[in-house]
Amino acid sequence: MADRNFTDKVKITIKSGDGGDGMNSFKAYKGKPACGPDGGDGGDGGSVYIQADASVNDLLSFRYVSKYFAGNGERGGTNKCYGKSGSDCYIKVPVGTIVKDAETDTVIADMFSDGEVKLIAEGGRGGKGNVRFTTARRHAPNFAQKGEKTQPHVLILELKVIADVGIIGFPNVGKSTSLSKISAAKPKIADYHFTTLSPNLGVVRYYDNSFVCADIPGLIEGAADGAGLGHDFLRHIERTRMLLHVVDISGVEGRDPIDDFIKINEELKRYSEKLASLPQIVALNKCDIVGAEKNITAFKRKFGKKFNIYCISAVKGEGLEELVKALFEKLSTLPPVQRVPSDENFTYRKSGNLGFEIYMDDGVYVVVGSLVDMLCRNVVLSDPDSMAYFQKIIRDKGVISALLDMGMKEGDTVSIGDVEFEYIP
Ligand SMILES: Nc1nc2c(ncn2[C@@H]2O[C@H](COP(=O)(O)OP(=O)(O)OP(=O)(O)O)[C@@H](O)[C@H]2O)c(=O)[nH]1
Ligand SMILES: [Mg+2]
Repeated sequence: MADRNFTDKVKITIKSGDGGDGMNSFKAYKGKPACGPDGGDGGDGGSVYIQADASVNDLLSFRYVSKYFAGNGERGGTNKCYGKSGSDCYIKVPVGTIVKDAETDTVIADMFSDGEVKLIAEGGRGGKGNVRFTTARRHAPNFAQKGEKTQPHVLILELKVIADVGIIGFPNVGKSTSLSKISAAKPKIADYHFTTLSPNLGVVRYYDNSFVCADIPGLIEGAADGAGLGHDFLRHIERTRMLLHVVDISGVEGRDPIDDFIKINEELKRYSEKLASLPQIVALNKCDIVGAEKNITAFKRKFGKKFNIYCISAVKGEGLEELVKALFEKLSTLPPVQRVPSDENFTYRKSGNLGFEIYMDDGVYVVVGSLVDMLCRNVVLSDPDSMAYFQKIIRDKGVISALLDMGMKEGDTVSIGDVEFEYIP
């Protein structure tokens, strides 16, 4: 709904920071221009995190700011100075926000508990400065590695409040009044329909225990097809453990309470089987109004066998203790709220971990990157088996074909870490 202030679904764009480029420089003294490489590494780009924060109520702020970019790493300096790392970006969302990748619609995370942090996109690695490419053979590498570039991604944030009990019913039946009496929540209460425009959460204390109730806007006939406001909020109570169905038993608004009850249950069923199958406790409200008595009898006669029914007057605070006790006892028989399944290890990783780049340096093809770092750690130059492994890896990982694409010919020199060889096809 475009004009309401509560926002529970938004699209945002995120991007982790690019890595800063490594520096290519040489130490210079007076009269001695190039004494040795001294270019420092570029800084790493900042990462993007999402954090669940109980003080954030909805996704409204994302309607105004929809781009969240972490800082880029700075370029490395001379004198072996590291470039500064880019700052991380923390995106604070309400507890219960489901994060999806907009392109694939996959669930990346369910921000389930307050303070929970999820790494969404890692910053690009800073490039190495030329000093880092000094090897036994190459004393003066005249190139530096570029920083790793990152891509933007579009996310969908969708709020599904986490509560134990969802309070449902027609508009104006006293749902918010009930919540205000059983918890410390202070929802707006007024004598007209659709007073509540967004979910209100309240913590209900029961001796040393507590549970959370969510009061949502009133439902009307056709809600499952989008009539009224309630439809937008049905998905919020989809992940509650049970429902408190409030019925105006006085009939002051001219509707039949039995009819109300049947209609709401039909809407639930039409919306989703899951909602319809949640356990329900029924609160017949406004019992203080004259004329309620005969409706109570009729209601109990019709539904008393199938449902647990409690008579209350929310305004007067009558019958609420028994109601809270019944809710608590029912909850203690039900499984906890479930997280929406997601890929726990998901982050937008940049190109595979073992990448490489090729630089021309003084007529030599120099291969650098994390693939090379790995090979340097694992290959023993004097061992023939180890060298065979080395050759297989550089072929399999496409290093040779990349070199050929760059124009490498027979007899050209290639430098990979500590290994320098002449290319023979
Ligand atoms: N007489 C009487 N009036 C009540 C009782 N409970 C609530 N009311 C009144 O009913 C009106 C509606 O109450 P709300 O709590 O705002 O109702 P709601 O179901 O949250 O309404 P929406 O948010 O519009 O769907 C208010 O004027 C309340 O004072 C009750 O037990 N007895
Ligand atoms: Mg209300």
